[in-house]
Amino acid sequence: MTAPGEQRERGFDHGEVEPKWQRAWDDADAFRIEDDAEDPEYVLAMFPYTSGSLHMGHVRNYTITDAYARFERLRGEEVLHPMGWDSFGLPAENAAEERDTNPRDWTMDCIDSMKEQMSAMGFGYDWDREVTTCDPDYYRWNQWLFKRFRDEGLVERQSSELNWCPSCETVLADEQVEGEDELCWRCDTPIETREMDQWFFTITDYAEELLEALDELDGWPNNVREMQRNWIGKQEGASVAFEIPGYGEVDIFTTRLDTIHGATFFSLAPGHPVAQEIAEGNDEVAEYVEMAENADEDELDVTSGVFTGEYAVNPATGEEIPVYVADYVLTDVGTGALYAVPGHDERDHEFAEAHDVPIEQVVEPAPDAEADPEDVDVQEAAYPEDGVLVNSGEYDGLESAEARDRFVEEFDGEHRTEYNLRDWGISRQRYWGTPIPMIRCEECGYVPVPDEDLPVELPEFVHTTGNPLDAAEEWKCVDCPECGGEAVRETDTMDTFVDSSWYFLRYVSPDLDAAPFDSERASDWMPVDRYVGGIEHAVMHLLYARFFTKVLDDVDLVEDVREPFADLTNQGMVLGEDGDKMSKSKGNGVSPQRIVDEYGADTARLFIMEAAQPEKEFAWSAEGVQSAHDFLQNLYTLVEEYAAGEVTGGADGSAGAVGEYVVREIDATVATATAEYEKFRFNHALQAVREQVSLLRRYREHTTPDADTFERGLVAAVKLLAPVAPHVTEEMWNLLGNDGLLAADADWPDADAPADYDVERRLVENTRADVRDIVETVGIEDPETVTLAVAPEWMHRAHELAAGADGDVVGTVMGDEQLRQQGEDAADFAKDLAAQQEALDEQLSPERERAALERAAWLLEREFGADVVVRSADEADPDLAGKAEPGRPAIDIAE
Ligand code: ANZ
Ligand code: ZN
Repeated sequence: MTAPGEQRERGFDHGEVEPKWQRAWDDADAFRIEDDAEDPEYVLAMFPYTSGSLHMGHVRNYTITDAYARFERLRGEEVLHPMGWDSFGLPAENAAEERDTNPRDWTMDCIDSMKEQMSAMGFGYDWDREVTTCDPDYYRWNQWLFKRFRDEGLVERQSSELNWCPSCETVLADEQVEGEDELCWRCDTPIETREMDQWFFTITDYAEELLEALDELDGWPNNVREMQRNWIGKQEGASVAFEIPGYGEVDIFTTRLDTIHGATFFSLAPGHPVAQEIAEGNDEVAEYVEMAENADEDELDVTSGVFTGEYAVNPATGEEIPVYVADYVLTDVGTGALYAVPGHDERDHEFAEAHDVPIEQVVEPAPDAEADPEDVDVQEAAYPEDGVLVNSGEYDGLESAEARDRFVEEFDGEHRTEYNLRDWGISRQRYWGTPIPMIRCEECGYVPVPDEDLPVELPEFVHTTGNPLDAAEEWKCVDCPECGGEAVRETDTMDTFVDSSWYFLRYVSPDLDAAPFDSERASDWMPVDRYVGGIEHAVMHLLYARFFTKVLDDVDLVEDVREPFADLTNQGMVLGEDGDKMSKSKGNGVSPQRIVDEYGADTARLFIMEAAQPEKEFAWSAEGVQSAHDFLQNLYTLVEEYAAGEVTGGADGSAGAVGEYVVREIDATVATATAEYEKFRFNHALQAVREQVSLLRRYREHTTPDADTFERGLVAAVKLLAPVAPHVTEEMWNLLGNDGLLAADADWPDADAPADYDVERRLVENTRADVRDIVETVGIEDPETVTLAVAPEWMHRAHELAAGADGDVVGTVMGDEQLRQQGEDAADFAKDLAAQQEALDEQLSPERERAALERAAWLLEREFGADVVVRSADEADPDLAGKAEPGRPAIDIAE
């Protein structure tokens, strides 16, 4: 309570202000976007996995998109800024086990609490568009899309390796295999590897387009594009057939056909059909194949392999070379077979040394190469570079590239392009995911569930050792849709990356029940204009989403949308105060909830956005938080005081030179902040706002401010801050006498900086620094008058000519009639200018310099407690004026 006459305490209480405006936004549907909006600005954050609580990484991610969405909305754009839940996945099953509940209830609770935390942060989403992937209304479309992909020939069953627990008799996800010893998470039994059939999306069909289109994605960070390029891993090479007597012709894949004369052995992958065939009659090979197939990726080194006793005929030389089965050859890369050239390939070299196979040189450095052929000793180490051929019979002297081309013809080969990209295995032997809509019938094989029977809903969760879907007998047993006989459902569920491959399309029409999304609207609204999320999704999620989008375009579900995300930002990490990654075990985590309780969401948001550019990491800092909080409190107090008439005393002062300076600074700040917001350089925008607010404070201390000017400054600051600190700025907006909501009804301020204002600012800053220098070096205690003299017209003219001169500065300057009339002075100045030619900045005219210094004079008066006089060269004492230069007024300080 405030007693009458007592000074009420200034400042705001975030606990009161924040919920109040959250409710007001809600009531006004401030963030709703209508279905008939035309191509709104689509601003999207990667939706969160439903863990139950937001961490600082989330808060940063969502503050970035929210600030940008609010900025665009204030600028009059229609903005789509939706949110949803990536809510399938293994942790829900684990949590259900631990808590004796079921994944659905646990997930729904998590969603409730995360949504509450998001609202408390003031994130403005169109909640009418909320998308929840574990909802049958959503995942039914995963199933429907799976079927459309299948119709397109993009779904295959292939065999692949899985973790198998022999005791639980179940497949385990990688996350369910624990520790070095690779034990089952439930029963600690060592796991085994099993080959099993899985469902795959044949993303490799799109490898080339996924690669090529990266070049056009200018809005993406280069490192992400590069990671995708590497992941796709295109290799141009050739395949050639080698005869293995008794087993027929075996195709190899090579990128170095030029080295074919140097092949000293031949290697087959353990999974190659010929390796398997040889194994049938050769125990040693059989043993090796069996061992290699059950070994883990890193268990065997590159020299692991076994000689088969067979030989392959090199089509280039007719030579017979020994055939090995070796684990370093991958079954599903190229043809699963290669000829090995230890002279020119490091892996082959290591293998040859270990197995005592000869090493031969067939390429040497070209004459114009840096390396000296004499220095190359392939017995010591492989020489992997291109060069010219040696020991290659009639082809000696050919360049590698030329040889590769010619040999394709000569040895009956084929040009062949290979990709590292593998097909996308989507089968997961888990409960909490989208059931794959297939039915297995003894008679008919795999039959898709008819569209009218979708969704295939998950049965009740039961606590069991294996996959609950396997145990759900009633759910599992169905009639075959084709023959009506007894059949069983597929019990695998889909990889959750399927869910996130198209959720951005569902936001367009989240309730549609005739299709996954409204095609026309999606074609209009896509692509996402700004996508923000973590770098950990640089490859999988972003590649899968790109793949989906291309397929959807090809099946005409969208029109002319080949890429989902036009612009991508990967936000950097929030580190703990100690500079380490925030983590529970280190105890350096900061809970968003605690910060919101203590300081409010606006403070947290402001601190995060001021700390660094979105892409950069930064360390949490209690001082930074405090500083953000103080800034908001102080600005709020200033607004309160202004509103109470305490700042201007109700006076409508004429703006005068000081006011003019302030107005120009405000305009420049608006222009800067706008440009920086556009560029996602929020920290720069906020820095400009802070400087402007501090200017207003000095303005007030210096004089009784002009009310219009002061209010203009406050309004600009409030609006420029609104995207980042939305609650307290609403409150200030209100205090400044505005009706309606800043978030929904206000406009972004106009943003024209005065022409060449940066030059003007530089002039003022340099002059202040020079005065400071003189005061300090000369040791002036109490300066009385500071006189500034602007350089004469002719110097400005000389400066301009010099800046534009190419080469001969003195000649150019002295070639000017007017300047020649200045005689010696001009010649000396021309020499000075020539010496700094590279560094000649743009300068203002003498009149503009003088006006700018007059407007800024009050800053000097305040800083040095002196009167300030600004003179043109004509008016000034000639001695003083003689020392001035363009951009550098002469300074005289009288005590
Ligand atoms: C002969 C040769 C000679 C090769 C030479 C390289 C250097 P990179 O090198 O990454 O572009 N390769 C072919 N199929 C393979 C498989 N299934 N598993 C493992 N490696 C395989 O990859 C292309 C090279 O990888 C190919 O070119 C082949 O070895 C090997 F001086 O053939 B090369
Ligand atoms: Zn059947």
